[in-house]
Amino acid sequence: MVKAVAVLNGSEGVKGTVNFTQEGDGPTTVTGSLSGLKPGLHGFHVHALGDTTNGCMSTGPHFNPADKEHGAPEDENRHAGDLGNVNVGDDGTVSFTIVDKQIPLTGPNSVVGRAVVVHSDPDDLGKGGHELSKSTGNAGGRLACGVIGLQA
Ligand SMILES: [Cu+2]
Ligand SMILES: [Zn+2]
Repeated sequence: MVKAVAVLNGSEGVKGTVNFTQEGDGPTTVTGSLSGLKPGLHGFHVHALGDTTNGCMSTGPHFNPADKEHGAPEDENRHAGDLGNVNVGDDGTVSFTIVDKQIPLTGPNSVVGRAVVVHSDPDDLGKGGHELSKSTGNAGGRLACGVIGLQA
């Protein structure tokens, strides 16, 4: 079992912790809790870079090793980093579990050392018809992010 964690922080009080586990070559299980968000859907992605020198802006685009378009987690044509949305409750918090096959913790497409980002707006999953739908899901600003690091 390989384990990793990202501690998310943002400028407007948004924060949280996201844990990753993977058994062998199986899917990765992502378990997280976030707080300080407005209620509703917020885009949630793995971005390509673990660089937070300029806050979440320097984490680059969505992790996309297969050079595909932005999409929903269940789509064939999606970025590996496309984890969809988290649905925040009226108290501004959300706890979630995502199981996904495209974000391994080992090998050439490992997400370790990259960043998870939570956005201000819903991810339209590539289907919104906006000029940004096929690249970012038009998910708006980057509210908080954290670099994915290995755990013992
Ligand atoms: Cu993102
Ligand atoms: Zn994407």
